[in-house]
Parts: sequence; structure tokens; C-alpha cells
Amino acid sequence: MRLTTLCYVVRDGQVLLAMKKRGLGQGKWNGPGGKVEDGETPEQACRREFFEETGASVMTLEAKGLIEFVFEAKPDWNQRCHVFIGRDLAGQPQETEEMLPAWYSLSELPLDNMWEDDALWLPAVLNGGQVNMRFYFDEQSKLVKHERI
Ligand code: 6U4
Repeated sequence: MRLTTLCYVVRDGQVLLAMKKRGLGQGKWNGPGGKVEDGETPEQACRREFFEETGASVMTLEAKGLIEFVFEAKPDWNQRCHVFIGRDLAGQPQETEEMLPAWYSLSELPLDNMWEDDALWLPAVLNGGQVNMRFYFDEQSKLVKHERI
């Protein structure tokens, strides 16, 4: 299963989300992140993807756990995702070819336009918790089952 990352930068009661403009999850708000390349640690990959997708650099990362996304009809999409909270930014997040970043209040996450699983773990992680879960999706990328890992 390929390794991926997700990064949620939190500052002044807000979280930086980014709307994915292409590929898996197009049109959804999510944390910046993506695939871990050969020779990278998840943290290095998280920093690289964050910069590629927002044009800003995240300084401090805290590991918050692991999520497995299982797409039973599309095993190529399966991923083991390292989740990070980011704390300080260098530079201003800007729209790139991949993502459109925007700050959201922690109390007003756009959950209706996010992956369905996010409602089940993201608020807890933004509140200081850890996540270790596996989510299963059907052929329409609808969430069908979840479990702790
Ligand atoms: P490339 O083409 O390499 O830029 P990349 O964005 O790196 O693509 P991709 O398209 O495989 O990777 O998407 C991986 C991203 O999608 C990871 O950051 C995790 C995220 N993701 C996938 N399923 C998710 C889900 N159910 N819930 C969620 N994020 C998910 O919150």
C-alpha cells in the first residue's frame, strides 16, 4: 500500500485547508499532502508536498497518527496516510496548479465538501488527539465501513 501524508496547519483558531484541483479528491477541501517518494521520510514528504501545493513552508510538524484509506474497487488508490499538524509557516499560502488554499475557522470546517471520513477523525485531531483508523470506500468513493487499527 503506498504511503501518503496529510498536513493541517493550525493558527489563531483557524486551519489551513486546500481545495484539490485535480486527481484523487478533486473539488474536495483537504489538508495539503500527497505521496511519499522513495528515500523520503513521511515528514520530509509532508514538507515537500506542502510547499509544492501552497508555495509556503511549514516549520514545525507533529505526527498525529496513521489512517488507511481502502478503495476496494480501486486497489491502486489504497494508501497508508501519515497525518501531521503543522504549527508555523514561512511565506504566504497561494493558489498553485494543484490546490487552492484557504483558512477555515476550527468551528466551521466545510465537512460537506470534504472526504466523508474527515468528520469522523479530523475534529478530534485538530483538538489535540491522535488518529489510528482504517476507512473502506465503495466504487463511488462512498464510505462503507471503518475500524480502529
Ligand atoms: P500527485 O499526482 O503525486 O500530486 P498526490 O496529491 O501526491 O498526487 P494522491 O492524488 O494519491 O497524491 O492523493 C493523496 C492525498 O489524498 C493524500 O494527501 C491523502 C488524500 N486522501 C485520499 N483519500 C482520502 C480520504 N478518504 N480522506 C482524506 N484524505 C484523503 O482526508
